[in-house]
Amino acid sequence: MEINLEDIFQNKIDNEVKIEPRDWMPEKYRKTLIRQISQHAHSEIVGMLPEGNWITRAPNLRRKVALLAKVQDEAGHGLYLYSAAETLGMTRDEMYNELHTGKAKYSSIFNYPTLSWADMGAIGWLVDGAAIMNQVPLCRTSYGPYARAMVRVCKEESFHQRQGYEIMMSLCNGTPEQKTMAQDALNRWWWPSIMMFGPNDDNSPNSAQSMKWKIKRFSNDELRQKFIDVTIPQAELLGLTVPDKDLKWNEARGHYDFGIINWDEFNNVVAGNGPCNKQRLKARVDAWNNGEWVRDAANAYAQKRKNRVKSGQQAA
Ligand code: FAQ
Repeated sequence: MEINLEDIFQNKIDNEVKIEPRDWMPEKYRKTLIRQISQHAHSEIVGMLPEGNWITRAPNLRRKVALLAKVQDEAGHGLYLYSAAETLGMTRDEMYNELHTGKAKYSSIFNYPTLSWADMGAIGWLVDGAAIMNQVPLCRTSYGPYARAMVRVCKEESFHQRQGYEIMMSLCNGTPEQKTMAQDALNRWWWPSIMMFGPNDDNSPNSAQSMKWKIKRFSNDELRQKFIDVTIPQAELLGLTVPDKDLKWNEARGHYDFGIINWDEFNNVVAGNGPCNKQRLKARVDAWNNGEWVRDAANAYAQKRKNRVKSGQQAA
């Protein structure tokens, strides 16, 4: 009897058996995962930049320590994710090269500027909130190393979301000027956060196959709707107004209806023409170039130690 590797593979997926690095997998599954995981990793690393901008300007020591820890967590997430993608056969240098040459994407959200301290609240609340909504199901994604990396990432994202919401609560319970800052941040971050979930399902070329392979467990629109449904009551509690005049609870659907997303803006940002794309990419390329001497020194040191061990073994 002929054994069909593709059937065995799909059977494992259907039975919730994780796919591991040494298992046979279709080339397209490998490619899809490398694309998604590396882009996710790039998003974490580029995602450090908008908030890193405010570390030196945090209003007090407690806020500074929490923000510093959050940005450091994002570096950690990037590193777990690069490691997970490496298990699929692409080197980290190749992934960095794709980011630096603009070949690989990263999340559209990180191409917007952080104009006030309230943006640290809005990012934690909305951007991490959206990230959690998307990433909790990824803890059950079919590829083992990705699923396991996401477990820790999600725990940390949950802390990030709370620190953001707590900043928003403080601002909303503060002076009228502080509340205005919080509203302004919500006005600017709401729609880009909604766009983070990606194109509508009927315009999402990767979704059908990724759902069949259980890389994705929910569609872009399903996750977007869930995010909106949980976030509106949080905005109400803060006493803030979500900038969408079409937002309305729909009793029959049991969900909020919301306005039309500006897909031209999304496509423009993804194509590299958002407010901060060039600045973000330049920061990453400069960091890579300026860090060359550190990489060289670390490699030279590792080589020296290796030679010493080798000559010690020969002498023994
Ligand atoms: N931005 O067919 P689909 C975070 C692209 S981490 C840019 O629907 P797919 C933590 C997509 O790549 C945030 N491009 O694609 C944090 C594809 O192009 P390609 C990142 C986007 O993969 C918080 C094309 O559009 N999270 O926030 C975007 O099935 C705070 C067609 O789309 C992840 O990466 C977008 N928003 O679904 C850090 C989660 N959306 O690649 C710092 C993992 C879509 O074919 C501070 N990724 N595109 O050329 C995913 O779940 C999926 O990849 C989706 C997209 C849902 C993002």
